[in-house]
Amino acid sequence: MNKIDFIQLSKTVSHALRHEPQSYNLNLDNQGWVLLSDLVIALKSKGIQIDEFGINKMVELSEKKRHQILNGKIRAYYGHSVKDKILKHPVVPPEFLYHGTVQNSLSDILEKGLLPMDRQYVHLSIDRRTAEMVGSRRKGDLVILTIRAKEAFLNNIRFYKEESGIWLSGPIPSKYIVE
Ligand code: HQG
Repeated sequence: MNKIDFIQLSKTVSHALRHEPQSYNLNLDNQGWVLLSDLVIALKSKGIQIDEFGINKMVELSEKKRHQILNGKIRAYYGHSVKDKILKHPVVPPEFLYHGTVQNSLSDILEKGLLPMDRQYVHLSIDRRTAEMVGSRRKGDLVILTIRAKEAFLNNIRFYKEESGIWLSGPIPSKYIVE
């Protein structure tokens, strides 16, 4: 399997583990885990022939850490849109976190705050450079927002840190957002 195939495989695995496990006959547990062996069977049913070793290789080679494999199980670190909430442990955030978005969304964000939109959590970045990469996925003029995370935390907004380096949170009211 070459690198391009691994990128496609990563997208399919994200689709299964973040968005539509039921259409792959998979059941996520409350932290998002499924058995790696079940994923192999699920992918096979979609015509994708890959074994556990191949999935391990895909996860290992991926520049962005989207999936975690542990004790024969696999999960997506972040990005979920499934109906049942994936449970995370709240932690204390740094003083500031960042969010990359586009100019077109700015007035809505400043009015309504940062919302999870189609996902379960708001996704935040540890530094401006990472936020730039996230925001650049969108068409339009890039905007990097600074989130006064520690202050929001002290006012009962929950934050979660993924080993992948991604930060998640509940909705962020606009008073904690600096343009
Ligand atoms: C915007 C990718 C209007 C928000 C990335 C964003 C990340 C609002 C979009 C991860 C809003 C949601 C997540 C409001 C937020 N009004 N627009 N009130 N509040 N928005 O994709 O953070 O490659 O769900 O600014 O790299 O862009 O898939 O979130 O533009 O790590 O692994 O609504 O997904 O990772 O978009 O990206 P998303 P995101 P992967």
